[in-house]
Amino acid sequence: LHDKLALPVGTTLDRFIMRKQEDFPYATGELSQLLRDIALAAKIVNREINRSGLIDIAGAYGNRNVQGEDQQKLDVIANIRFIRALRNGGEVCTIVSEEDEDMIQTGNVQGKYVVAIDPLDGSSNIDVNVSIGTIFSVYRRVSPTGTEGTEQDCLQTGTHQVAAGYVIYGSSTMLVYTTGNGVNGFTYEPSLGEFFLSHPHITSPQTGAIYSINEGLSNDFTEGVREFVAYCKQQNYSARYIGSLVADFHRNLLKGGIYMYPATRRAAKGKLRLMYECNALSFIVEQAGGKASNGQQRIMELQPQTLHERCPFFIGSTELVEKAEEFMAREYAEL
Ligand code: P6P
Repeated sequence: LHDKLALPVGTTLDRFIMRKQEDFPYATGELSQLLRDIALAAKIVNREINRSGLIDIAGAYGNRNVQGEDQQKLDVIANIRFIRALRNGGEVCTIVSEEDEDMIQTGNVQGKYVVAIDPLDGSSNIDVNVSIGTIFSVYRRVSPTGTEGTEQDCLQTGTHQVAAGYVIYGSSTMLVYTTGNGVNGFTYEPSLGEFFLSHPHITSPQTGAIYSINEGLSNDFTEGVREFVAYCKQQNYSARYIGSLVADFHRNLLKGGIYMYPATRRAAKGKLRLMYECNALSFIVEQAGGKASNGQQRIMELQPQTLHERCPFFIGSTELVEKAEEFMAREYAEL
């Protein structure tokens, strides 16, 4: 029945979360609260990002802001805001952040959830006004409540995610997330301070004609990658590389395409992080009908060994990822 009563475009995020919680008779509302906490931090970070240029102007003498404090980098500010929102929300016991080497204990020892987050990915793009993003992944803790979260709580395979999403701070700010029942996109209206359902039930095209890779690394590409990129050119695909993962991913999710950050001769496991970049986007793309692989294996089945480990990343339309895997398989066959 609920599907028949699919929520109309324009529903607020709060109402959407509440209605979706009703689909889970035993839900007790903690995950709903966690998602609201993330949305709150996203609104605050969105405001900081939009003001950042102005603060620089305002603090024109060196890098001091209007409060006379040293102007912090936006990724540091974003990290503080997301950690504070999750700590105050009470549902999260432990956080793995791209900005912090060690696990962050929130003090909420009764919290049932662990969050892995890249608070502001691609922050080098901020100064040149390129879209940037937050990426997050949510797990249920495996250790007993009443204690601090453990590494074991954090180092779960991506198949154990209970939610994942991203915020893209672009021409408009959007929150896109899944809890394992499809992917929905919400667009932020700053004048109202609300996210509104704008992209219900996102499904990604099964194939596409866009490939995203940093071809500046071509000299270090392995044979399989080089041959797949040549294949894309033979197919007259468009090359689109913003250099901001969330922006490249979001475009391919909606239009079809493949994003690649492969292993290279200089970076044996590529550049992107398994816990808070690859697993989160992999959960979303699979829920939208796409695919995510390290060239050989499903990203979400990789067993993390360390909090910040990297992995080669091929993600997007199923047919393109499978074609890339074919080329990678030839490479391994030769090894
Ligand atoms: P490269 C940004 O630094 C980032 O983490 C992703 O957002 C982006 O896709 C990638 O690195 C760009 O890396 O090596 O192509 O500049």
